[in-house]
Amino acid sequence: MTTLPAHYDKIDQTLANTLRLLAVDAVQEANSGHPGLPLGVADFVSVLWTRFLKHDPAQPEWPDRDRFVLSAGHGSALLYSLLHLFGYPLPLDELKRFRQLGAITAGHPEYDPALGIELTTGPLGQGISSAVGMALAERWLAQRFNRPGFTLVDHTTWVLASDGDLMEGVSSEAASLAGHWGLGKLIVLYDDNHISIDGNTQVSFTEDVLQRFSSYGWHISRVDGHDMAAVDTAIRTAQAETQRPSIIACRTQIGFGSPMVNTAKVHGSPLGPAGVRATKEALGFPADEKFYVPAAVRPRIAQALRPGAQARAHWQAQLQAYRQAHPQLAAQWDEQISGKLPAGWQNSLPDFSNQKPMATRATSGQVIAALTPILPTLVGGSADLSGSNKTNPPNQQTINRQNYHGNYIHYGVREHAMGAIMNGLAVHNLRPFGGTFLVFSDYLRGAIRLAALMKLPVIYIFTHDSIGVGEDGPTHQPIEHVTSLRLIPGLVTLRPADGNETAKAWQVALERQGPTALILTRQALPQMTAKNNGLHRGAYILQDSATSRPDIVLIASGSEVALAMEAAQTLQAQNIQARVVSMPSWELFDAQEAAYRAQVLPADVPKLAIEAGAGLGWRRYVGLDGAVLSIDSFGASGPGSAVFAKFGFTVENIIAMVRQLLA
Ligand SMILES: Cc1ncc(C[n+]2csc(CCOP(=O)(O)OP(=O)(O)O)c2C)c(N)n1
Repeated sequence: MTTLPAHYDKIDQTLANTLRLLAVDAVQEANSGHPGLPLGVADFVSVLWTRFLKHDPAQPEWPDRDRFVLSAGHGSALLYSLLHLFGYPLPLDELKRFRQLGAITAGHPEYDPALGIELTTGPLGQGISSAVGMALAERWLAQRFNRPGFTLVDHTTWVLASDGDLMEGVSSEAASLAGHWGLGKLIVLYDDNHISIDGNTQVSFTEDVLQRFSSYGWHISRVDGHDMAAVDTAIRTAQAETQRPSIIACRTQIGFGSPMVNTAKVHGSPLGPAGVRATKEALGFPADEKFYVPAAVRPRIAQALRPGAQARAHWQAQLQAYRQAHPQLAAQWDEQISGKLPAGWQNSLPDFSNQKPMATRATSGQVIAALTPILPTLVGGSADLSGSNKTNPPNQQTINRQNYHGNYIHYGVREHAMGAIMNGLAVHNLRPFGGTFLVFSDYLRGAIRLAALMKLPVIYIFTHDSIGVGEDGPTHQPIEHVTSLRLIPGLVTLRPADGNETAKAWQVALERQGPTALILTRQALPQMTAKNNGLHRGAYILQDSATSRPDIVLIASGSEVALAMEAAQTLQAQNIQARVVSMPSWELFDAQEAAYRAQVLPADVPKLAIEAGAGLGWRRYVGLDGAVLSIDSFGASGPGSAVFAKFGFTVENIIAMVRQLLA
């Protein structure tokens, strides 16, 4: 935005020191937090925020702003200090209440764009990896909406990453993809301070990080992170590189200016009153002032914000002209920004009634095929299992460096990066879904948890959902996985029983503001449910007993629903009246009113739950007097039907269990 050569003077240094000491005071006030990173990075971060970052705190959510991702979320005191100083709605009082209950200045913030928090992650590696998704989404949006003379989307995704971020495997997976995709508008500022919690990084991190990134296809550079003019030049060079993502290793001293400089201790320990004093004195600030902002700093910030405000005003004028020139695209733009799906999209969901038996992964594939043409923001993908997960729609447009505006991503065998990248796509209002085998859901669990915490509407397609996968054996047979996904607050886990439940599951997932896991079978299942089924209530009576009061309630999910239906028929022939409840989702059922729950699962009727997975938790639905047919060991290698039989998932065993319950 400014012309070369950059001139940095005393006021820039004062601004950086102001940031340092605001963060130090916040940490000291809380007597908790991480002063080392803010003290270390303040110089190069001020260069970014005063000379390069395109943003306008008057309109924090302006769509074409640059994004600043604090991947090393432990440096949150720095982010809050920046947001406060630059005029985001973060008053000084909130900085003073750093890490206190109810304050907006939480220890590790997550996602709050109205406040200027684009995406910040506590779990190291996640932020930089999601930033790859954000930078990909930026290119996707640019190709979709930019037209000659109109550049609606053209912004940079900046990341502040630490050693820990780059040690975590997920960042390697994501960086590999970023290089492959040639994301030139992704720029990582790496706080290369050679220190992590255990001490000098020599104890465990001795590779040549930049060479690694170079081999991923990144543009690399190295700079003294305390030399503002050098940082300025390095950033300009990175900006000029449009075909490759850039990483700038900024060599810094953790805890700069404090008595604990260059030690691991300063990473996460408040400086203490004497340390705070000494630091203020060393940096030339009044030692007795707290949260001190020198008068000259504010006008410098106001000046720094001017280009961003102008860019935003220019952008808005451009949007008005775009509305005239491209009214249809402008309407789609509005839809994109609001995150809404086109009205009536649900009408395109297929009806599987009376169709042949199919695996739910296959019916899910048919839903994807039906929705892809009408939902422009639906972007699928798989971690190298497209054919198995049935995630790829017909005529898919693969996203690559020649074509960013596609609808399908080949993530390669990189489940964790897939999860993190989908989070990044979701913050740009794309509707990502990604597949792998359920048994590998653990590989992306870190990203799933963050999607839930941030309420991002990501859809996971987890297929091959039980011992039904058969011959691949116990390493490929999920046991504890559905149960463990149900434990994540805010994640809805859906295990549909057939095609119509699968279609409804997709509807629920797309209408949610939060992540959803679709748990799907490899093996074929009969079509049993109506198009208008009760999946959205979590559990519903699929088939009731002939008598008004059943003798037994069979509760099942997914592939076991068909088994329960078969068992109910046999039981009836033996004069035992069974009700079959399909229970695709605990979370949705638990959210129903008590009367509905009691109606579906009457307290005074014995119950048997059937699920080909861990039994933990089912007792709350069957009660202490009920029974659970589950699997609480690893599976076995053999044909799927034989493995089911070995673990008791047969009509005969269900009848025996019911008879025992009723005895
Ligand atoms: C996935 C994950 N593992 C562990 C931690 C705990 N942790 C926080 S910071 C950190 C390492 C600190 O080193 P570095 O990333 O270099 O940051 P710096 O000390 O330089 O600020 C660790 C292990 C974490 N936040 N996330």
